[in-house]
Amino acid sequence: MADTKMKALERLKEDLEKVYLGPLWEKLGKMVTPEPDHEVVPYLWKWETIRKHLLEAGELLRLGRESERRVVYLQNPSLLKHGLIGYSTNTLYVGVQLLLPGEVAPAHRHSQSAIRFIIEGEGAYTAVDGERTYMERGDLILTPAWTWHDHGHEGTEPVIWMDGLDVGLVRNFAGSFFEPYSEDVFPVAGPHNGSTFKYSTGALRPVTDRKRKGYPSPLIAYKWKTTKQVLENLSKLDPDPYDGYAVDYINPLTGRSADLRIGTTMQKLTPGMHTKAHRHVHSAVYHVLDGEGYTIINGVKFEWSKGDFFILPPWSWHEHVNTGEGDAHLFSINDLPIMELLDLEREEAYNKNGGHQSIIDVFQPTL
Ligand code: GTQ
Repeated sequence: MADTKMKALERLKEDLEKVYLGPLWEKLGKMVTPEPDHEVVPYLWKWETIRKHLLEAGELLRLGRESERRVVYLQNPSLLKHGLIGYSTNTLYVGVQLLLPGEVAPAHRHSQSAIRFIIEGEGAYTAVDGERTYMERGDLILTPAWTWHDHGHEGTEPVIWMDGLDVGLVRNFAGSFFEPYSEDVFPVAGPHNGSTFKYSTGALRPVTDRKRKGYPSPLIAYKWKTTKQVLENLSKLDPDPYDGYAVDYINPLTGRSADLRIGTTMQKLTPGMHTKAHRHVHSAVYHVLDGEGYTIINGVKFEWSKGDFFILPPWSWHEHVNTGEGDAHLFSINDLPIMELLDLEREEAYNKNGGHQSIIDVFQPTL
């Protein structure tokens, strides 16, 4: 190109910048990348570290309208640089919540969807639009978007659970709304644990619900006893090559994901099981219900044991290994329902090396 034209083009670019216009001929590759481009890093938190700090907050912080929830959340280190607070992945938030005997976490509602996965203790409940579901370890409890919810505790020991919300997703869509309820406790409605009596198997629908619409899920709680039994039955068949024996929690009326936007999965890895590596667009956050092993993410070994949490970023190679004597159960949340809805999901198998990555590094957790 002639020199004068080059110079004129340079000047055009400067002129464009001044009026907030952009030259696509230079930026197309940054905008429309050949593969997912993101800054979500994989990370792992040890349970002792989270629990220690959470109990400290239990001694220092009282619940009320000034501090509605006692939660320590998992912050993706690289996203913090961009001020993306509460982003565990680009779409998902995970927190760990502590409720002490006698406490009430006051009622509110928000446009984010939420799920709870119970880790420790019993006697606490989540009330969704007034219907209380009592918590037991390993249960999944839904709080569909914009439903009123409060948590209370009638037991004697601290109760700890995992919160999963679609914070990043809702923020990027500029769809966040929040409203406190006028009183601490939303008026009690329906029998306690009502949804689990009504839909105990998830496969049978009471005739009184024939006209009920599919959303939100009529089933609010998925009991660990049931999930565990389902996985045991599934273990009589061949495992999934990438996830071992694994189930998605579903809405019994739609057959789709239990929560509309947050995918929830429980997987069982039997002793010695080593899954094949693959990658997919959807991101996930894992909680180790029990067992020990490791997950290799993009060549880095993340060693886990009971209670730990770890982040699987989008489009990252990963495979799981159970190194323990017993079964390992991994609970995870993901943004697969959104990826599927928007037709963005893709999956790719790792074909080199018999389907397994080489380990190039071992992640050292900060304690
Ligand atoms: O318990 O309602 O971890 O609203 C974050 C936001 C928990 C809750 C979180 C919330 C809640």
